[in-house]
Amino acid sequence: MSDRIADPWGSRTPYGPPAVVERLAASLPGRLKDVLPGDLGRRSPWPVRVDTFLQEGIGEQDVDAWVQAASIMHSNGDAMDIAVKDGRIVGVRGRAGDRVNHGRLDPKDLYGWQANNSPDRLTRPLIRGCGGELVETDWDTAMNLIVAKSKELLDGPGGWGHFGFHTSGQLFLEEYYTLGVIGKAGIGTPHMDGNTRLCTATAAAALKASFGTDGQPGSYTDVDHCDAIALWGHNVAETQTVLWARMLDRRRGPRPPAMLAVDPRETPVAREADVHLAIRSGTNMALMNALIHVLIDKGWYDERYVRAHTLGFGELQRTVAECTPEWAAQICDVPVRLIEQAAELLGSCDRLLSTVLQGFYQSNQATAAACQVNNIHLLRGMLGRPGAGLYQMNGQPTAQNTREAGANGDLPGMRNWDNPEHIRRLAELWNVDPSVIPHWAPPTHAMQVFRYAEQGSIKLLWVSATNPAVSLPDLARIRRILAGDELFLVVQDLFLTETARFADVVLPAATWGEKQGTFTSVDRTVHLADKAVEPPGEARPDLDIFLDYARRMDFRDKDGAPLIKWHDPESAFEAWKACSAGRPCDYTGITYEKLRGESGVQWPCTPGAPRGTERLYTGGRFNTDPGYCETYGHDLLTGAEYSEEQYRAKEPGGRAFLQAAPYQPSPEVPGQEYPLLLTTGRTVYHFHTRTKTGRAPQLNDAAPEPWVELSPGDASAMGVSEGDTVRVESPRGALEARARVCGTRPGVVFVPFHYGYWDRDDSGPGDGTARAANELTITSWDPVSKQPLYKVAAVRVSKVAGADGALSAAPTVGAAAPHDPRVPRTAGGPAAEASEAFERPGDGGPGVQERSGLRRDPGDRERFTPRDRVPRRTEEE
Ligand SMILES: Nc1nc2c(c(=O)[nH]1)N[C@H]1C(S)=C(S)[C@@H](COP(=O)(O)OP(=O)(O)OC[C@H]3O[C@@H](n4cnc5c(=O)[nH]c(N)nc54)[C@H](O)[C@@H]3O)O[C@H]1N2
Ligand SMILES: Nc1nc2c(c(=O)[nH]1)N[C@H]1C(S)=C(S)[C@@H](COP(=O)(O)OP(=O)(O)OC[C@H]3O[C@@H](n4cnc5c(=O)[nH]c(N)nc54)[C@H](O)[C@@H]3O)O[C@H]1N2
Ligand SMILES: [Mo]
Repeated sequence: MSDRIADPWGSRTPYGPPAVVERLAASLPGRLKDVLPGDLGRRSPWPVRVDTFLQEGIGEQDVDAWVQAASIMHSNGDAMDIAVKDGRIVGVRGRAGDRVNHGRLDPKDLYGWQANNSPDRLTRPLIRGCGGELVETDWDTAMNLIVAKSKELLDGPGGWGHFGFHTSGQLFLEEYYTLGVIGKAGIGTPHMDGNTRLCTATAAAALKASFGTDGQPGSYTDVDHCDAIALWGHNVAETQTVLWARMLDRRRGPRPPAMLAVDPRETPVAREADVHLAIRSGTNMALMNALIHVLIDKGWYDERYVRAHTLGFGELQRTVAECTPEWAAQICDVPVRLIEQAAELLGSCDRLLSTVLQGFYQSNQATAAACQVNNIHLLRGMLGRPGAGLYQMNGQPTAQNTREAGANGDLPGMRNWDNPEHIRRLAELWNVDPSVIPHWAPPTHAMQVFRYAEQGSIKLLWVSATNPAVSLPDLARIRRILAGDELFLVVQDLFLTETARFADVVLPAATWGEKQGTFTSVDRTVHLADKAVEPPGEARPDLDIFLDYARRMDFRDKDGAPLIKWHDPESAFEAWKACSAGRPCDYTGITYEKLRGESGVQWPCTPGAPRGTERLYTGGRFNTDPGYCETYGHDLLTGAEYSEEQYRAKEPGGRAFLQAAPYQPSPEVPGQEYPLLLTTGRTVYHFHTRTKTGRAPQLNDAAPEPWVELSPGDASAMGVSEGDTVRVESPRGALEARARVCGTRPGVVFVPFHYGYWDRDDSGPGDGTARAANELTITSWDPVSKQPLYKVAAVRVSKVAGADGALSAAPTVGAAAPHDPRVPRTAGGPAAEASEAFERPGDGGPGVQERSGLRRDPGDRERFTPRDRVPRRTEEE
């Protein structure tokens, strides 16, 4: 048994790259050979470890049914089976045969399903009563109200312009596609986006800018083959724990990959890395330009690959010409030597794996900086072969699908809104006139949707599966918008969230485990989640709600037939397949039946490639042809759109773009009044606004309240010690929480954004103290991806009250690990005991791998050793 609160990653199962495993196998005695995977050529050598957690008192033998699904609380796509007993979910178990996780599960997946069974789920629709209170009603009344309002707006002056949709990265592919068609061909509004704008808009923007279309080039098996891993603003240990377990297993095996971390905080990733660049938040671009400067200067790039497969080398070279490590060291405030070591690590490896996430996407110059990671891979020819992988990460479980299916400011099938041929094809598919489909300007991004609601031009805002009253920046402003008298707000959720409390109509939704649909992981693996149990009360699957709306609105095609021609998840999936045909995300070879096989399947999957496609761009040919690409591109500094003519003039011819831009400081930097840099993010125990993880006792107890991370130097300068209550103020708002003195870089303050302002017991913010990180953040976004800048704001911190002997309840696991040794270790105890089963349990579990000699081989030369780690600056210095 293992307490997966105390140890979120579980036991190590060390392994090496396939060739080494083979060599090792040859030298091992008979029995030990058995613990090594058989089909080394095809199968990943990563050992299986099946994680299971069942409700107390229930054993595997008691379970009535195991129903196939995949994780819904991060983007890794970990496959699992849901345990059902007496019509209720009672636990989960990882799927051993799945290519993504080989049986492992994240703590949020192990314990988070308990939220499904929470007694405070919404079970009936709610509408605003005469007294201004939300009152229960039936579905007919609620839907008729929405339909009446919709028809009034659609038939009146301004029509479609009054509709706004703010959706999610947590619904299923079938639901997005349906919503997308309703918005684009039913209502004809461009104002549809979602929380994916806050999340992975930059991933999409950077992939399009460099390679022509969205679509992750890499495969998780790159972890098996790589000889270096670079984590760019990605605390993967806490946010994709199973991917981190795979990386750690490589690090503990023979020929471990070198590791580089770029993060202002001492995350578990930073602690593990050989080189940690704890740069000042907001300065990624300075660092990236310096790294590329060194790569070019030293000749550490693949000239042949660059010449044959890329465009823009000259401009990139000129842009970084003056960007020496010395120059960047000043801006980023890290030692020159470390930047040089990082460049050497990147320049000397043979198979580099990079992952990029919010430390880039939500920080200053997001798209430009994310493109520089693409540039490193292009310069070094590190794409399209085993180990040379690149993940412009997703965050949410189904973020990839909302982008593919066009519910978020993209057109379905990764089509280009500015390409009339692409619009014509969609019109043909949906049998509507092309002029109905909004394509006269780019789709409206989420921050602009809220701006229109603020200005009053959007009058109906439909929020599904997201909680903007906690997750959008500058919450005081967002609350004003949501509370606006002129705004008709529809909220579709599982719970009465902070956002739902502002709604005119609340629709109770069914969720994962209670409905069926597909979704796609970061490495393009498509999984099917089947329905395991009935939803509570009258709650309905989101797909049914959208289909019902379309029916009641009576949306029609050109010939007078119903616009939406499908009626359930599988028929929606089939309709989507037709839309995806011939595009990068081609699903035509996938069926629900195939997804019920042992493992998920990677797109593109066609009748010609029925097993799916492991890596994109294997031949160095990219999706940049003008007739195929998803965008004609932008100027990275201003976001100005290029025209088709300008794009064609570049004659991309299937080559990738090396995108270049100079460094510019963040829009808000510390000054006299607000001398510190605020950054925000996550802990391993909570998912976003905690609607699910806050209802799972093991997870909630591990991190029950917000905290403020301070560096030891900053804390002592303010007279603050561990557990004291501090006030954090920005020009927009304030919050109070206990201080955690830990390994954040000097000058940087970190606050987790998970905690909303409403307590679960319905009593409101209780003592009136704000605790949401977004009270502080700024309304500002990247010019290209339009993703908000959650990672940089100027704040001041002051002590409010002493700890009185009470310590902060912040976790001791992860980046928040305290410097004060008195803080009790975060643990889950008996209530959190999960089991781990290994491939050959009879052989004795993890110890087998340890004993088999699959340890770090002392004979393997390691280029980067822990001595190169960044020297920590503490008050002693
Ligand atoms: N446990 C857990 N896992 C999750 C989620 C969750 O809520 N909880 N959410 C999922 C989702 S939707 C997402 S998007 C992902 C997010 O996953 P991550 O991106 O890994 O998470 P964050 O904590 O938002 O940010 C990562 C790191 O960025 C660093 N950072 C801040 N500013 C800068 C900067 O200017 N430069 C650099 N280089 N780094 C900076 C922070 O210190 C932080 O450690 O996680 C997914 N997985
Ligand atoms: N300061 C700061 N702010 C941030 C971030 C940050 O790092 N710092 N990160 C940003 C990022 S990356 C993200 S992804 C967002 C996340 O922000 P949100 O999307 O607002 O957060 P969630 O709590 O995931 O909200 C999802 C909602 O959907 C509901 N839900 C879950 N499943 C279903 C379903 O099947 N159907 C329906 N109808 N509802 C469902 C849940 O109950 C919940 O209320 O936050 C962003 N905000
Ligand atoms: Mo996200």
